[in-house]
Amino acid sequence: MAIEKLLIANRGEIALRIHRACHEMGIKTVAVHSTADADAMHVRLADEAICIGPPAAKDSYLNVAAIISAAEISGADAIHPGYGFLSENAKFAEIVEAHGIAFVGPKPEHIRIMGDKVEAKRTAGALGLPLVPGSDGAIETFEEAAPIAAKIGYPVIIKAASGGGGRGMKVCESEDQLETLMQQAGSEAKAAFGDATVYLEKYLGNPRHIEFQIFGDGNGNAIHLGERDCSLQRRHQKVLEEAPSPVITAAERERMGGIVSKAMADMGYRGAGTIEFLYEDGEFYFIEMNTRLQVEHPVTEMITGLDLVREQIRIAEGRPLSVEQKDLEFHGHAIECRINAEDPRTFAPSPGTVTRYHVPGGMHVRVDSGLYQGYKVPPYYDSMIGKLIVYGRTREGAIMRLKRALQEYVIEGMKTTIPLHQALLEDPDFLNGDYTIKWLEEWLERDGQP
Ligand code: MV4
Repeated sequence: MAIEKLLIANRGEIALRIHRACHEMGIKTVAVHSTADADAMHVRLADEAICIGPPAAKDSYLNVAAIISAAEISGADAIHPGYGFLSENAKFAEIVEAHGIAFVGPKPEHIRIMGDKVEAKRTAGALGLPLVPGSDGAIETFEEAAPIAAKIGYPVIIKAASGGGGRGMKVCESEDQLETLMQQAGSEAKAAFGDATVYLEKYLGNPRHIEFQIFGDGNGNAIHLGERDCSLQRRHQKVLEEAPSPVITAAERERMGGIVSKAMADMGYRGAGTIEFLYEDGEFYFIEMNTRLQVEHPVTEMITGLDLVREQIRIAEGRPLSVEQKDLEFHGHAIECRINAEDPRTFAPSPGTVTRYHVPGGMHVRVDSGLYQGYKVPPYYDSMIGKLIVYGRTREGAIMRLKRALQEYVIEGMKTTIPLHQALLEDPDFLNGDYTIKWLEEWLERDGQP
């Protein structure tokens, strides 16, 4: 089925990114937007635009009825959900398909499985992915938990089945804290997600966050596009990502890539997916799978030369993957800086109007952003206003180019995290690739004050 018109159920830089892939493929686009986004770049560029509600996301970008109506009215034959919002909502994917509209994403059942972290782990284990030692499934009571925790050894981490993104986690150092922390984790999970289910894992003290990009065609074929290192995070928000990871060898990539692509092929997975691992002492441990395109996908595009959104759309059309694993090569090094409208010291949001604007350019420099001079950043949404992605033949080359590009970047009218990235790029640990998931927060407290 050839897609002729695609509705973009998202906003900001990712809406623009999807629009661009569509236009390169000869596909017409429909933007849907809140009243706060009427002047957004992707709305201006789209072939059609439909206002779907007031600023609050629950009334617009999360409003399923309004989005389906917009698709019906405009005659869109596909919907791309981007990331966030409805992208990992299995019910939404199901409704889209029930309307005879192609969902540019995984099969609803796979979104549902991976949304439940206990189910995700069980599935990953059955597919042969290495797991963090822990309870095999949900834990109800202290009596049930205590012997399991004793067996895996303290410290253990209590996680919410419906959590993810780090919400509802508790590290437990010994058995005397276990009952209290389980209750806390359970009631926090209940309050946040309406589900008190928790499970236990061995707590890894100082891992890296390494994730593999995969694609499946939904018919038992799958490929991997290598890994990204996303260890540089603050409060579970990624700040800078790179591909490949500075610590993963070609042999390890090939071995783990083989395992993840076999797993996804066996599952019959369709579309883009990311398999997240913690990596410590040379071992990978599956933690979660994301069933969407991710913010940091451009670093993978740069080292593979593949357009991931184009690939997603081809798969939604029922076409095969455009490359086989044997034709895929990894070249060079790519780094992405997330640019947020935030105070680079306090991280307080800093929305405002862009009064002066200059984007960096030149060889191997990419800026994904909907900003333009005069644009007013609305205060209602995520503070990420753009991404700067650079490529180099080596990591050192990429870092030099990134420093140059950050120097050229001018955004006036609001505070941004550009100075934070500039300070980060001077740090010896970063330059050596010597960092774990704990490093950035410690650095920010220590000497990371831009
Ligand atoms: C862990 C962990 C240590 N041990 N699991 C946080 C988000 C969620 N995706 C999983 N997370 C973690 N799970 C075990 N068994 C530490 C984290 C974690 C983390 C993981 C990835 C990136 C940043 C992080 C920051 C704090 C904690």
